Amino acid sequence: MPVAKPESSDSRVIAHVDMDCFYVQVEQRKQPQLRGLPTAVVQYNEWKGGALIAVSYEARKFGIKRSMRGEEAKEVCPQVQLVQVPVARGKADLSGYRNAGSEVVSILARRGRCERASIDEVYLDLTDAAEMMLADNPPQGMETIDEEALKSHILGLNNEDGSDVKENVRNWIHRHNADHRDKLLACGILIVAELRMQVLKETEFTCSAGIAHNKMLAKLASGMNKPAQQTVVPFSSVKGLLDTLPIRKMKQLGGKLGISLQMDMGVNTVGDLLQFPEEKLQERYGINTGTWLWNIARGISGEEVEGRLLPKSHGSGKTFPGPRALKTVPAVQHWLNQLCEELSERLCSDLDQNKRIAHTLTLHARAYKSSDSDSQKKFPSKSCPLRYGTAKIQEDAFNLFQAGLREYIGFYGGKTRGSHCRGWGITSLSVSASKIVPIPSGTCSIAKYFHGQSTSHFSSMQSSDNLNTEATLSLPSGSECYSEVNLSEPKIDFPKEESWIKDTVPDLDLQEQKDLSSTLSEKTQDGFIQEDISPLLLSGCLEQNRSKQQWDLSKDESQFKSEYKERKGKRLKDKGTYSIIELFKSYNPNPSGSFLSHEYNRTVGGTDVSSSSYSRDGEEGRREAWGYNIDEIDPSVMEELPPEIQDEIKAWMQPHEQRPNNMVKRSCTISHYFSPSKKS
Ligand code: DCP
Repeated sequence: MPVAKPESSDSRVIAHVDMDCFYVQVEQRKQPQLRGLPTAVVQYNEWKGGALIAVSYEARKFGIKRSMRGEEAKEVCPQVQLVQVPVARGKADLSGYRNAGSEVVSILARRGRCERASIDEVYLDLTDAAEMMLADNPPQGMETIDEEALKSHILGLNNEDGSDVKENVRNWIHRHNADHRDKLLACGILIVAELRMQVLKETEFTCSAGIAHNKMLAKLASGMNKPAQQTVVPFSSVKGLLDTLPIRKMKQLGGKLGISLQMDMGVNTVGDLLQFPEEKLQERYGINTGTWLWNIARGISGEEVEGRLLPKSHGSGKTFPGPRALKTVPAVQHWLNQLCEELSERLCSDLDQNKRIAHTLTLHARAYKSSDSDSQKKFPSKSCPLRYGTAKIQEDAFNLFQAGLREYIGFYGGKTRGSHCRGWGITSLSVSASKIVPIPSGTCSIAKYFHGQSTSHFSSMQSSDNLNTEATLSLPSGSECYSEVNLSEPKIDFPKEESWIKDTVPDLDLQEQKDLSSTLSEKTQDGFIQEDISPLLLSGCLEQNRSKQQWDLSKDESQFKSEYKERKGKRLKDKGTYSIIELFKSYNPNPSGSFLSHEYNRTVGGTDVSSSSYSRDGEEGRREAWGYNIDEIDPSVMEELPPEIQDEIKAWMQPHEQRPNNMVKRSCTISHYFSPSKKS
């Protein structure tokens, strides 16, 4: 099945920008006296001087490598400056590096669509900016070309005849007879050089870049000349670049798929792939992977630069190698609490700053069983709907862990004696929050968001049957995942201890990753993972943030009211719209799932809510299992709702309102929607 070559992609201008020895640069900015010195950042654990996770280019000249430990680095270069990664909650605190990465992203995003690919990597689609430059001020006519642009490495440009390299670059940029693609790349050279200079000026960080017609080639090129340089791949040089490129160097081919290509197909360079017809590759590796391999052999990649400046998930993890393996449930709980605290903080700041909420909480672990023939068995990753608030996340993560552990050790296989395990150990733990979506801010938007809720409800997280099992992913330690199913090959080596890693799925080959992605979406559809989340689940965060006044409710209230007037008259009972009362009804603030229908009937003062209201929306199934405790509704929030919804709620609450003890102070705001319990 031949795939049409994406013609248009040939005339895109894509850049991949990668910070140089990033953590070192961040530390050097904090301590400018370290600039220019051989410097390395070491991991939190101090054993043998700690593992090196970032090495300055000055230190690399002495032979210091990331795989070394601090002591070894000192032997190689006694004057090396070792800086320990910041620590919080007994683990590495990467927030300073994340924030520094964000500073860079905000500058790069000024010239085109920008995708944050990792803590220190960004893709840019500069096509529009390049087209504009070509139309307004084409490089051919420019009298002066910036020095930084003249230092570019243009693949295929012959510099071996002793000619002045910068002069060659200048001539290449100035060519009048160049085709449109090369003219666009010439603009890309100028734009990226300017952006890199701007990054340096505003942040004091240097970065390197690759400029090409697609993401794959740009990424390949950015690592070719470091630090603080840029490399360009004209269309005419693609074949030459790929012909000799070792197959395992290609993004996504460093793992099992790359090994299989080498071992089973005798493919050593990307160019070697050209000998195989697409059908043959499809036969061996499946339709998608086969086509993908056929394409990359020709330098074809239609992958778009996603306009995304924020991570797609947040993760917090820690490894416990060797003797540090966790062997008791309380020890696991202690660390889970630390990880959840960090995760919760990051979720709250994401909500504050970006108005985004995460839907799914996932626990990953690695474990061993000492006395079991089945010791290869992976600890199953478990997911559940994410509830905001540190205590809730901690509680849910612990439940997920227990469910995973039960499955891992088998029903009879590994009963714990007291809090001590019999023969298992946890060597790494992480919690992650995914399915992060923006919510429109403000009262109006919140009301809209309520309307848009699906009829999903929340499963009990106590029962392991209701927990979602996902393929075991590797552990991000305080990581952010910037790409949903990240197919990129990790360029990092996995340290023997706590580490930050870039890729969520580092060991899977393309097919496995695709399988994983389809597994995840299937799970999502079957209801184990909830696609929609109730804003009520945000309660914890809003509680935490209330004092900060992050939600400017008063401002948005008037906006909401005027918008509401426009919509007045439209009833909100259209099929598919979901009024707040349905949301209340579907929300179960008790994770144990104890609000069953009979209890629900009781708490709403005997009103047969289930038959009247639920059947109206055809929610019979939901009614049987879930209910909302009417005591949880704060009547004062109704003032901020559309009148028809107010009526709806008042009708529901009438018997309730007659009980003065249940009345809540009128000073409450809409944020009380988010409060599942007045007691909390
Ligand atoms: N990192 C880490 N643990 C690893 C690998 C990397 O914590 N095992 C961190 C430190 C790095 C940052 O991620 O500074 C970015 O990783 P890169 O692989 O991009 O490497 P550097 O930016 O350090 O160096 P280079 O200039 O080679 O890109």
